[in-house]
Amino acid sequence: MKVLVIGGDGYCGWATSLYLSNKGYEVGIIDSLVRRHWDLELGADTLTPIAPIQRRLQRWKDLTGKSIDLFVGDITNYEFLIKALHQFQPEAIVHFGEQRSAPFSMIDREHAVLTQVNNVVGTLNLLYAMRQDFPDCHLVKLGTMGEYGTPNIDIEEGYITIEHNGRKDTLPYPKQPGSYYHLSKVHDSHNIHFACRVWGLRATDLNQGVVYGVLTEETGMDELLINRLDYDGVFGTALNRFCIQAAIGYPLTVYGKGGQTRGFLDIRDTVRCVEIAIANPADPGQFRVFNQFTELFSVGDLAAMVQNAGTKMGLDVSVNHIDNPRVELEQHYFYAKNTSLLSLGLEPHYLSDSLLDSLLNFAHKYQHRVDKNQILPKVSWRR
Ligand code: NAD
Ligand code: USQ
Repeated sequence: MKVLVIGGDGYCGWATSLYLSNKGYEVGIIDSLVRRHWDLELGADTLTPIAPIQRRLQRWKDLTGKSIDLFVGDITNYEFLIKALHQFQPEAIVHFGEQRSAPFSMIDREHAVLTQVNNVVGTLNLLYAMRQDFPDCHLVKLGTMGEYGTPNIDIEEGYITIEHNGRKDTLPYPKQPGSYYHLSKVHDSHNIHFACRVWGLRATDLNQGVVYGVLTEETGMDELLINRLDYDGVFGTALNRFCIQAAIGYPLTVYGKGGQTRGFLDIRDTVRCVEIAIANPADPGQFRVFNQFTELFSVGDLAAMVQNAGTKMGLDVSVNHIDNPRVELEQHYFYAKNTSLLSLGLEPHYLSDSLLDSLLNFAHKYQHRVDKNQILPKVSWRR
């Protein structure tokens, strides 16, 4: 099957592209490489040195004999997008290609507008291109668990059945996202749902939790294939950041009380979930939503786990509760369903001491690349 991965130069997209290529899928990548530009703008860099994508792809071909087509361009440019789609002729499109940092979207008006235009217009272009020339193609779109927020009731997978004044209906689950980035994903979900209802397109929205880890079977094959691993206060995410902080002896940055609970998953499960979605496509007209995480943790619990694992390795790890730069509940109910992917065959890699050890060792190996000035959060939700 021909699968086009949009955002294939990024953290999830790179690992997924190699995984699918290794599994025998014919893979193409679209990426504008804008994420590398944003890193430069922020003066931040990934912990791991990532080679230019052309060199990475050449290395993949040398090692495995498998080619991955590359289209460098921005999907908010419709002419570029439609041309790339015609050249590649995808049967499935996996869409990772968005601005994905909540703090980045909250820097100021310009970054909020950039995030929403980039994400919403990119996805809308894709929907129009599919409607025009690829109506049978299956769209697998990366959404986020953060679309739901932290309601005081159980979170279902995309829809909820409600009884109101004696009548009953199944409706999209209410959304209470916590940043202009998370809001862009809600807008995308609405647009995709509409395109499925009205034009009969088929789509799966993968509401993914926070991803951790760096190595997959493929990215671990050679240092030139290494994946990015962000640790800075803008693009770095909770568990990855805590492991890197522990490795360099920096107190773990728990925001506020630390009771913030989220869904988490190993990057090896991200790539497998995408494959499961592709292999079991949505029906024409169907907008399917899967919650893509394997475990729920509070950030305080994660910090304690990293502290434990680090101490066992002889590291001196302390936990620092710093003023929360975000506006979010710090102690709350959180229970979300995640049975769809499991019932289609996902066998999770649960968070274990050995994974924490390997992440800590990985962070230790590249610790000389850490810029400590990039660790504390500088973006406030209140300003
Ligand atoms: P990333 O920033 O590492 O990768 C995104 C890639 O998309 C980058 O290479 C970037 O250059 C590209 N891109 C952005 N806008 C583009 C455009 N308009 N045209 C073409 N390419 C464009 O992000 P990631 O961590 O790999 O996340 C991928 C997707 O998964 C995002 O949609 C994100 O919202 C979602 N997601 C990520 C996580 C996580 O923990 N990393 C969790 C849940 C959901
Ligand atoms: N947090 C800390 N300390 C840190 C970093 C984060 O306590 O050093 C807290 C945050 O306040 C938040 C939680 O950890 O309560 C998660 O924050 P995060 O930065 O790890 O993740 P988030 O901003 O939610 O965004 C990340 C990805 C995004 C994806 C989302 C999935 O960047 O692309 O959509 O995870 S989810 O959180 O399920 O919405």
